[in-house]
Amino acid sequence: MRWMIVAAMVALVGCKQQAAENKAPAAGAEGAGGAPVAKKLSVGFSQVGAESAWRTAETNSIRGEAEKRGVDLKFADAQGKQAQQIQALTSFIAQKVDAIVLAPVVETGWDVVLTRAKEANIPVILVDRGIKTSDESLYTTLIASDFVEEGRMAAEWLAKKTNGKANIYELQGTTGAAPAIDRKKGFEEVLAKYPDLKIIKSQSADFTRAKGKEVMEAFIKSDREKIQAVYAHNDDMALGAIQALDEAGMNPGKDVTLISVDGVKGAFEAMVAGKLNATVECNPLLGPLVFDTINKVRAGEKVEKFIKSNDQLFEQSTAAQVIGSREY
Ligand code: GYE
Repeated sequence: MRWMIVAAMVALVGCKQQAAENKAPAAGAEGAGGAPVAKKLSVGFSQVGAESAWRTAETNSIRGEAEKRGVDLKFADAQGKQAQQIQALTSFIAQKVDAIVLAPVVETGWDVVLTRAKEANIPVILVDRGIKTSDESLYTTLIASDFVEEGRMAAEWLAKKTNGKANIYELQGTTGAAPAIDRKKGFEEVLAKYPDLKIIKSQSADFTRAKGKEVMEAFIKSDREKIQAVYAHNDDMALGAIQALDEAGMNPGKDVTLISVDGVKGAFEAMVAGKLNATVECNPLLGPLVFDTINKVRAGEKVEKFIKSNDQLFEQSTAAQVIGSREY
C-alpha cells in the first residue's frame, strides 16, 4: 500500500513539471524554481483621443487584438493633446516596453521624444497618421491610408456629380494633423482642373460632430444662398453639418451635396436616409496588422516604411446594400 502512495506522488510531481515546461515559450526568463516563465509582450499605445467614431473603432481594434493575443497593452488617451502624448511616450520608455504604437495628433514636434525611444532601442510603429521629421530612422513604419489619394477621390467624385461647377464649403480636420493637411492637398490638386469648382470657405472643425455643426451654422448664417456642396475631412463633421442644414431647412443630400471621409456606420445610415451623398472609406481596423508588424520587427524581418490600406469610395446608391456588412 505504502509503495503505491509513493509511486502516485512521484507520478504527480512529474506531471506538474511536464506541464510547467509545456507552458514555457519565453526565451531566457526563469521562474523561482528555475522553471522558465512566459514573458508577455508589452506594448505602449498612445492614442489621440476619442473625437470620432473612426477613432473609437481603431481603439477597439487595437485593444481587442492585444487581448486576443495576450499582449500587455498600456493604453494612454491623450485627449487631443500632443503634450500628453509626449508624456505617455516618456513613461513607456521608462517602463522599457517592447514596442510603442503612436497615433500622432499632429505632424511635427516628435523628434526629441522619438530620439529617446531610439536610444532605448524601442521600435516605434506609427498608426493612422504620419509625422514630419528630418530623421526617418526615428520610426520603424507607418501603417495608414493615403490621405492625399482620399482627397483626390473626393474631388473627382464631386466634379462628376456637379458637372465641374459648385461652391464648396470645406470642414477641415484638426489643424496640423496629417489627414487634415493631406485631404485638403489632394482635393485642391484635383480642383485645379475645374475652374468652376471652388472652395468658398474653409475652416477647421477638429474632426468632431459638435464643431462640424457649429462651423456649418456659421457658414449658413453668412452664405446661405451660395452653399452648394460640403466637403468634410471626416464623417463626424459631415453628420454635424447635416444637422445644421436640416435645422435651417436646407435639404442636405439634395439641394446641398455632401461628401466626407471615413466610411463609418453613421455615414452609411445618413446615405440610406438620403442626406449624405458619398464617403471615402479609411480603414480603422488596424489591430491585426499592427501586432503582426511588431512581431516581424522583433524577429528582425524588414518591413515597408509605409504600409498602406486600400480605400474605396461609397455612394448613396449602394449604401443600403452595403450597410449590413460594414464592420465599424
Ligand atoms: O479620419 C478622423 C479621425 O487619423 C485617419 O482621425 C484618422 C482620422 C479620421 O478623427 O475621423
